[in-house]
Amino acid sequence: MSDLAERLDVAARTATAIPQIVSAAGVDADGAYTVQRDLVARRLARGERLVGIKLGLTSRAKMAQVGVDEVIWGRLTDGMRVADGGTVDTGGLIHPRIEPEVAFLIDAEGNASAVAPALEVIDSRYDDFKFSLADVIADNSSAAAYAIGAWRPLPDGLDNLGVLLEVDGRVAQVGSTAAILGDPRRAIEAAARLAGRAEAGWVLLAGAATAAVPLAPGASVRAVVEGLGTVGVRAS
Ligand code: OOG
Repeated sequence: MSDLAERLDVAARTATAIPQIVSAAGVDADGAYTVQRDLVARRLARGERLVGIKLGLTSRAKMAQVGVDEVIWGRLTDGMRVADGGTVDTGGLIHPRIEPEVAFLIDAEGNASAVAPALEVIDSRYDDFKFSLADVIADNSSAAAYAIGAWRPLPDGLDNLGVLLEVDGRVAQVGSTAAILGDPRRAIEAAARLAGRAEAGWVLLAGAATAAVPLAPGASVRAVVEGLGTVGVRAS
C-alpha cells in the first residue's frame, strides 16, 4: 500500500501522470482509503495541516463525466488553499480542471455554522484523467486546490440556488445546488458518515454542482452561487 501512496505522491509532486496502479494492484475501495491516508500523511510530514474534507461525485453531472457513480471523499490541507482572487499555478499540475462548489464551515458540534461559494481545482494523477473507483479514492479524490468566497450564515433554503461557472467572463457551466445530493446540506451528514467526525473550524467542500472544465494558464474563473455571492481565481 505505501508504495502505491509513494507513486501517487511522486506523480503529484512532479506533475507526471501515471497508469491506474491502484485498480491494477487489485486494491478495493476500503484499501484505497488506506492508500489515500498514507498519501496525505506524506503531505502532513512535509508540514501541511489537515483543514477539512471534500466530497466528490455528489452530482450526476460529475458521475457521468468520469464514469464512476459512488460518492467519494478526500482530505483537504492548508497547502491546497488559494485565496479568493488568488492565483493557481497550473505549472505544478498535470491536466487541471475547475468546478463550482458550495463550502460549509463546521463547528464543534459537527454542524455547519456558515456557507460560502467555492471553486475546486481537481487534477487526476492518472493518464488521460481516467480512473476506477479505487484509483480515484487513493488519489485523494483528485484534490489539487480550492478557493472559498466570503462565509455567511446558512440561509433558509440551499436546495435550489442557481450556480454559474464563468471562464474569462463567459458562462462555461450552469447548474443548481439541487444537483449536489438533492440539497448540499446532505453533504454534512454524508461527510460525517463516510469520513468520520470533522474538527471544529474544518471546511467541507460539498462536491461540484456541474461538470468540471479544463483550467488553462491565463484563465480567470469565477463561480457565482445565487444568494451566496462569488469566488474567483486566476490560473498562471
Ligand atoms: C473526482 C473528484 C470529483 C467532485 O466535486 O465531484 C469531485 C474527479 O472528478 O476527478 O471533486
